[in-house]
Amino acid sequence: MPAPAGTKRVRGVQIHRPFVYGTEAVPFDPANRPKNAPADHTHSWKVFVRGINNEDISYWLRKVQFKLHDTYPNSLRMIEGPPYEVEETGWGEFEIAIKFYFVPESTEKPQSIWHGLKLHPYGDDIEGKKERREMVKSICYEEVLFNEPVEQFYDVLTGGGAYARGKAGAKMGKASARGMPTAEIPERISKDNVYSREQESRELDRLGVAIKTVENQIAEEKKRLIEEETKLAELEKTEGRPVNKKR
Ligand code: SLL
Repeated sequence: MPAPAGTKRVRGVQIHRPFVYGTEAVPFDPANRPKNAPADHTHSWKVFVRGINNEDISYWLRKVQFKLHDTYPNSLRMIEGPPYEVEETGWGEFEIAIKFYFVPESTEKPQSIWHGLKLHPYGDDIEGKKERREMVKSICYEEVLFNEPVEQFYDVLTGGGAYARGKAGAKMGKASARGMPTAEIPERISKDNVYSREQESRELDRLGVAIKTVENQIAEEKKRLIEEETKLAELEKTEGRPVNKKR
């Protein structure tokens, strides 16, 4: 029996889509506090989900729910369309649950990730960053993987119309009007976006160096172990084996 419309999956196919998510926070300027902020609040912050290089991801992402700390009024914030973000003020750091709702054609269940809101500088030069009241960013790259998407969602993701119309190479669907949907990330790092092939290859170089270092350390340790074992064997020859006393 054929599967009901909209539930037939494209077998053996996985499609991924990259995105970034995270938080940005700045301490209040004491001379210019936001007017409506409660007296104990110290920072303005924002949590967001967006496409790489601000690419439109609304063709696969329908809406996003941000679950804030219970101390916030209406702590469940549903954002129905881009930009998927919540701006707030507060005094404390906490874990934000970010729930992704995919477009209805996908028939996919919502998925959640968690992200720690960072208000306070971390890494190098913490004192300097505090003094300059620098923005504290905590941003991650991630990819959502659609495993064997249903045919109509496959069309949405790829901008084709092959499955919906039952023939390959047919005219482009609606999505193509907005530019061909893609999982490609930019070639080069730019002022507003680091997530690129260039960044990826730098990261791979760093990993390569780290792997070499670890391999060298392992080789050193093995050499040392062999030396120690040789010494022990010699000692056993001259002094005899140590007696293991049971306690
Ligand atoms: C904790 N990390 O684990 C803390 C909680 C709460 C954050 C941080 C203000 C909410 C409001 C706010 O910053 N909450 O009163 O509007 O206990």
